[in-house]
Amino acid sequence: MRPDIPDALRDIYEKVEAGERLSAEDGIRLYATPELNAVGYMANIVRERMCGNVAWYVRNQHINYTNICNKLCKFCSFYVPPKDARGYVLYPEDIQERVRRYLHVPITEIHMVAGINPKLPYSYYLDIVRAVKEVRPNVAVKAFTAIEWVQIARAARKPLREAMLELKEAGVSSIPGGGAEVFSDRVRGDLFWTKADSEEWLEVARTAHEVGLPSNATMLYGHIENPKEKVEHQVLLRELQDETGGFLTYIPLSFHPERTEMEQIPGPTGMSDLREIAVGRLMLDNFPHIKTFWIMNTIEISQVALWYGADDIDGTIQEYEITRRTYEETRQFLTRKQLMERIVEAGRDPVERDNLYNVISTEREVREAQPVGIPGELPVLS
Ligand code: V47
Repeated sequence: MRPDIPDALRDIYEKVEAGERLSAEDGIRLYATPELNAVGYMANIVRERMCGNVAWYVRNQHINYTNICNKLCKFCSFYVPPKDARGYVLYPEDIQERVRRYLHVPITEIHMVAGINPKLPYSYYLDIVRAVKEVRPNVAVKAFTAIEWVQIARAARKPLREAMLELKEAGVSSIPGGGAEVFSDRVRGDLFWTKADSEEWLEVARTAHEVGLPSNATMLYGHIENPKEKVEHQVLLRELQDETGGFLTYIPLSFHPERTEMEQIPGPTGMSDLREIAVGRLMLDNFPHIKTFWIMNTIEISQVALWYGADDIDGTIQEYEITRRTYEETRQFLTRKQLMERIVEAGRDPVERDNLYNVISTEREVREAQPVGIPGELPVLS
């Protein structure tokens, strides 16, 4: 359905139709307009031009190897400070146990990120990557946010490039997009002042691309940031992508205030989640993919987001600890069948991918997934 393009957005629409780059000022107008459907419609033009009717998903597993973190970010409910009794570290044998839990599922990607735990030596990072590859040699390890990479290089007492090459050799094949938050000194000063700033985050991404590790980029929204700061963030990402071409996917992350120091703020809504996807698609014209991370956006909003610029819905997940429904419950997953059904219901063609967007399967239907028993645990669906 084509909504009327309001006169106030007509010049932007003409640029989108002509495949021209939008300016920062255009981006700010896309945030300001009440005409969300028109913004979504324009984003969908770009999305379909780049990806047709495809909606990508991946069979993946998330592993968060430690919750101990010395960064004290106000928006985070996952971390505990060093010495807190609730702190944990997964050692290589624990990581292997987690990987074995889902060996019966044909997972192609393991997404491994965590807090900044200054006690962990450089060898730990090499060991956990090797531990995954030992149990599942063919899985792609997507590991460590830019903030962790800064810590890894510090622990290694080596230049980042060298540490990256060694971890690549150990089995890391791409880098997730976390830790970027919003590239704004004002927001950083209030919410995450101990963490890498935009220059450092971008330098980690640049180095990754130079050593042949493709990466993602995120932006955390729905807290104290403003549209100008978000557009500046997107323009900085777009400029780096012009330079390196190493980014795969942009993922706007919907802030979940519950159990954080900021739980008094209301957080984003379904409408703002859709707008972030759409503005991201329109501004980041050189990013091949835009992801709606269903864990944070909900699967329901993610279905709609597939018509607002998103072409990727992430994956089966299995367990997720960074944002969770309750403190105790970390199981959050959709089976492949459920993911495919939601995509088909949304009117898109599900395509299973690996971490580099190689096609694994274009099946549209699967038989009922078989529950697989793990002694002492709930059944797991493949
Ligand atoms: O860097 C922390 C964010 C990120 C909260 O690359 C929060 O494919 C919402 O980056 N509410 C980690 N977000 C997750 C991440 C990610 C997720 C999915 C896919 C990919 C990818 C990357 O989560 C952190 C931070 O920005 N975060 N706390 C919160 N309360």
